[in-house]
Amino acid sequence: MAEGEALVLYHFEACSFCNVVRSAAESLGVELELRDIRQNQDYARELAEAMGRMTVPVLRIPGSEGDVEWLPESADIIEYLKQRVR
Ligand SMILES: N[C@@H](CCC(=O)N[C@@H](CS)C(=O)NCC(=O)O)C(=O)O
Repeated sequence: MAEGEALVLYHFEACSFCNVVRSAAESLGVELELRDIRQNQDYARELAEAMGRMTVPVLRIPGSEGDVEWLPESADIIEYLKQRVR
């Protein structure tokens, strides 16, 4: 991951799948920058541009070469977070 760049979770508060991911990250001690797409139109636009749809949660993962991966699906995000702390 590029230095200084955070893992970013696109989410919204009332989304149950997002809540599961937020809880898992907290349990694992992984810090996420939270971007609520219902509170901030810029975040909604970023997600739409990256994914072509508005389904959340989506994890934005910055790579070491300035590349970025966008990971949807709560189960896949949690699996990724578990791998990171292993
Ligand atoms: N299979 C997905 C389901 C995600 C999902 O259904 N998210 C809902 C909110 S809880 C959503 O974003 N719905 C709006 C949409 O798909 O445009 C997951 O596990 O992450």
